[in-house]
Amino acid sequence: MLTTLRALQSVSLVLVMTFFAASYAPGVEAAPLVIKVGHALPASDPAHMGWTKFKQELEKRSNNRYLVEIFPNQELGSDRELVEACQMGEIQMATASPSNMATFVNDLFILDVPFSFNDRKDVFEKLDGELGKALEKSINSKGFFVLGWWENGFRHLSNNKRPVKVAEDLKGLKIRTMENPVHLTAWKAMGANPTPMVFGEVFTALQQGTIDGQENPYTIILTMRFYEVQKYVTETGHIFSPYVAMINEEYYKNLSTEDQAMFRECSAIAAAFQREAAIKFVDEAKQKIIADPGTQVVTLTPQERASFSAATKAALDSLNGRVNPEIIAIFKKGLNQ
Ligand code: TK8
Repeated sequence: MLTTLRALQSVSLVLVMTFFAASYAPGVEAAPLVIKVGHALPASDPAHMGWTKFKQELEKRSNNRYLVEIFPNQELGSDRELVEACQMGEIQMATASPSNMATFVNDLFILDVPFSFNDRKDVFEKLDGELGKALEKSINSKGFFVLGWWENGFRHLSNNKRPVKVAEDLKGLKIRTMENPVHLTAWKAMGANPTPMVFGEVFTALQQGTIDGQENPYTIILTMRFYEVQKYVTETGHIFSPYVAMINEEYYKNLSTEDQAMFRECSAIAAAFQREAAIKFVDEAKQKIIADPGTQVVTLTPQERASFSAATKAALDSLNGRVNPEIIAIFKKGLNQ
């Protein structure tokens, strides 16, 4: 009996030693560190292309020490829910429109002043410059670390009632806006009847006629198929929407210095790639929408566009008490350039 017991003890000791030896053998891979990324666009959208590029770069440079899992198409929620999840560390990274983040980081309301950028070059000179740095400081103070500004595009109005050429044509139109008080103020000043609504409900609301129109870049009017349920698109270009690419601050702080540098490098590569992809995509999207027999694209003369300018003053006035005066000053300085 005693012999059997001793024999069993020696066998189990050998088994335990074998297990530990196998677990720490140099050739055995440690399980990868999983990074969850969320965004609200379809996988066909340039926002997804940016994250795919980030994934490729980080997995390659870390020799698969990190595994990036991308959740597109509002699988993890709308912008607001993604921002909240990233802030709480439930997911590690996300992109969202600053307009949908401004209730978390009020200084971002500054980007919701209509007709305040000349073109995309002007936008990114400012976002990659003094204004962007000041906004990143505000965002980073709320539990995020900004890894880059990506591109959504200039936003245009679409609707089902009539071709809109001047502000007067907006009278009585129920236009979906993002859930952002400065957008509401601006569209009211332009004469519309704005209705805040989460992004994921817009297509059905347009299809059912509970709203008459919405406003988004050509890219999204295509990838979200809004053009299929909209008769008119007016190329207002009233606001430029970037995307904020961000990581949970705690997660980033706990990375080694080398890994922080690697994340920043991969983010810079992804941002440059995403902006280029977005430029190409938006032109293709515009051509596809123009070619669609069910959609009429309306372009504006400078005089017609000027009729919408009441929105700018109303939106700027509404920033007082919402946005840090220093950021308003940087923004206004840039307006005259
Ligand atoms: C999705 C949204 C979308 C925005 C909106 O990421 O809500 O209309 O334009 O891009 O952020």
